Amino acid sequence: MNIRLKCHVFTKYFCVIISLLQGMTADIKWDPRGYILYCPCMGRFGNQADHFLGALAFAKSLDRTLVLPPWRTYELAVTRIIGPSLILPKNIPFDEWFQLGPLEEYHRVILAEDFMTDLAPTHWPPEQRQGWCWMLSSDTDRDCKMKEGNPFGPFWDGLNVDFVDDVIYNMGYDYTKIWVDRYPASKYPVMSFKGAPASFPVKEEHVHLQKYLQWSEMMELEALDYINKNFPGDIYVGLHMRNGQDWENACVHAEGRSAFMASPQCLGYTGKGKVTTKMCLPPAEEVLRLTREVVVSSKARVVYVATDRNPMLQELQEHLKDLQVQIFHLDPWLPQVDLAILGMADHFIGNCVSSFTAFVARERKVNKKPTYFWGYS
Ligand code: GFB
Repeated sequence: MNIRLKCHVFTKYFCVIISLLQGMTADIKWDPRGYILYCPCMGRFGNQADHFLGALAFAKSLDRTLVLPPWRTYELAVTRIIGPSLILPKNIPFDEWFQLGPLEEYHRVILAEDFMTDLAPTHWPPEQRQGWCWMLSSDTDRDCKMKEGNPFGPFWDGLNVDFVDDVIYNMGYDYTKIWVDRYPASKYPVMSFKGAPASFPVKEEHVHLQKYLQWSEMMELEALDYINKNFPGDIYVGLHMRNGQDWENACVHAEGRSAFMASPQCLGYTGKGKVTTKMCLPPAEEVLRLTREVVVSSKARVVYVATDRNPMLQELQEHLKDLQVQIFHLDPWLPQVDLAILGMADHFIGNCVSSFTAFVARERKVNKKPTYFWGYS
């Protein structure tokens, strides 16, 4: 049940007060069909979002409520709800970035913070908290080590959860009937997983669930505010250039593989085609070539560049100067603002191997907007 109001930035203080009052009076009831909770402990946002869709499908298949975990961030996050200089803990409540309403159309969900405050003290008391982890039956050290290391420890600490025991399993998340028979909610009311009960990248059959993951009003306004101030109404091409040092290092291993990280998003899930270095870390000529091609064919007036390192602004300016397009790059306070702006673009060129691109590409797919990939399209 979503007990929080969606806060418009202009009414934010009033809204926070109302939310708190609502929280005090909200009547959240325990669901005997059980709950699933997990730590989004693999990778950064794009990886976590891929996993989220699989976890959502898993919760639905087991008919358990999904406890929406806070997002785990690795950068300093400042909030504009409370004030621009406050550094938040690195667990970001799910509904700060996404709406609950659309998710509830698909399946039952509850915010982890509400679950811990309103249900856990009575129905999942500290002495009953088991950690769930996957392990080979040949593994000898049969301890989930639920809180060992970062982000595991800080994530659960952020929710005030310690574990007294483990449940170890070694089957995949497709075996719904076995899960239901072996772990009935009457005996195991809460499954709290060490990692997402889902595969990476997201399975093909779960890509469509992206339509239930809709930006919070705050995030949407943030993106629209930038667009309206800078290029209102103009056709624009969004670019995602993943070219930071970690990416350069990763792309060394890309060439010739049938799948590499998020590559099924462009190569498909059946292994046709191979990943190339050009797709993973496109050279400047490829970036300029494909950008120009899409700008010309779409008659775009604006190019918006999102990147984790080098936006290539001068090169783009030079290469597109005869087309008189304007080039914008925000380098936003939150990477999610880039994602929202890219999602809204008329055309989008992204990196096939990156799950950051994959988030945008899925959103655009469900909204029937075109996406192209460096070194592939
Ligand atoms: O999202 P993500 O899992 O995508 O991680 P990949 C990349 C992170 O880099 C994002 C930042 O969550 C952002 O914090 N980032 C990347 C960007 N591109 C942009 C951008 O255009 N704008 C902004 N503002 N930020 C995987 C990682 O990244 O790469 C793995 O999840 C690993 O942990 C692997 O590091 C090499 O799939 O691209």
